[in-house]
Amino acid sequence: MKLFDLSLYLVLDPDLCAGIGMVETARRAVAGGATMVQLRDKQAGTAGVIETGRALKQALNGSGALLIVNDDVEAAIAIDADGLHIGQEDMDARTAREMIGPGMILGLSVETEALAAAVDPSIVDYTGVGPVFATPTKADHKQPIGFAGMARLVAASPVPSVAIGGLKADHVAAVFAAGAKGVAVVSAICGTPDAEAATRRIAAEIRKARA
Ligand code: TZP
Ligand code: MG
Repeated sequence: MKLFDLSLYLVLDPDLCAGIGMVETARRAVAGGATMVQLRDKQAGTAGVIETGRALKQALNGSGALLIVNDDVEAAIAIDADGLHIGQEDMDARTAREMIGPGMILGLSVETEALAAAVDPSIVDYTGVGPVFATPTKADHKQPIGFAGMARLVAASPVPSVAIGGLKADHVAAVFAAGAKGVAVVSAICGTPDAEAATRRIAAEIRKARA
């Protein structure tokens, strides 16, 4: 399995990134210190995800940042992405692992302690825990869990966790204090006037939190 750094995990959203596009947003975020970039496009279909994913892979090439594809295993394989991220409503983790093979990173969203505890660390490499706060970015998100709930899920997860949901630079200290290995953000970067500067602010908080 590849080594990975969950600390500053950008999740792309095609609508929020519409101004400069997902590829340019990713380029700027990586320049600002993003360590992982997830392509999450619920509208595109496999062909569209593959097209954007290939452009993202080229944009990230040589940066050290990793490319993760949300949900679409066929696209993740076609792109030769670094990883695949699935949710509880998607394909089950074991099937996903069988399809992507041992080399690709596999992330799984968990919204409850029971789901976190049920994660098989021989199959799943990291968990996404949340939503910490309610967020307009994901219309159908589950009940927000807050920092205390997040800490419980992180503790229950047998693999490293990245927290998501309404997180901004100001929340980084609390997220790391609760044991998460990273913050996953959409609107804190996508659609902001200066995506690189927005990412730098988060990266600076991460350095402080880890010091
Ligand atoms: N999963 C749970 S909350 C969320 C996803 C994809 C969206 C987070 O977006 P934002 O803008 O960082 O609150
Ligand atoms: Mg999904």
